[in-house]
Amino acid sequence: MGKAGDPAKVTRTVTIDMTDAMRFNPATINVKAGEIIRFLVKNSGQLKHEFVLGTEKELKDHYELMKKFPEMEHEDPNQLSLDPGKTGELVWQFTRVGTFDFACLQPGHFEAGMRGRIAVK
Ligand SMILES: [Cu+2]
Repeated sequence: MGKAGDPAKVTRTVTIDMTDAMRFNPATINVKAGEIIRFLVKNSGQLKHEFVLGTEKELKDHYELMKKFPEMEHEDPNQLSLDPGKTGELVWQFTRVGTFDFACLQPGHFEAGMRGRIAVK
């Protein structure tokens, strides 16, 4: 679905808000293939939330793992884990046309609908 982007070559910033209503705002993002996006992600809730990019299958597999190991911490370039009130940045280059997902993989959040979609055209 792409690769970590060079922060010096960002073409656009997309601001995303994460809430305790288990929603991302916005939940649908349109991107052009080749774009390097800076995701500026804010956790405006009282709970820990995550922003994880991946295909639907990758996210589901990862979520099952998180349920077994809730204390799992990870530092991969396709994800951000944010404590309440915190803001973080993730830079990603979308190299392929297609539909990708993002989700919060904290136990219960994914099932509650905390997910979104990125359409790369
Ligand atoms: Cu969450």
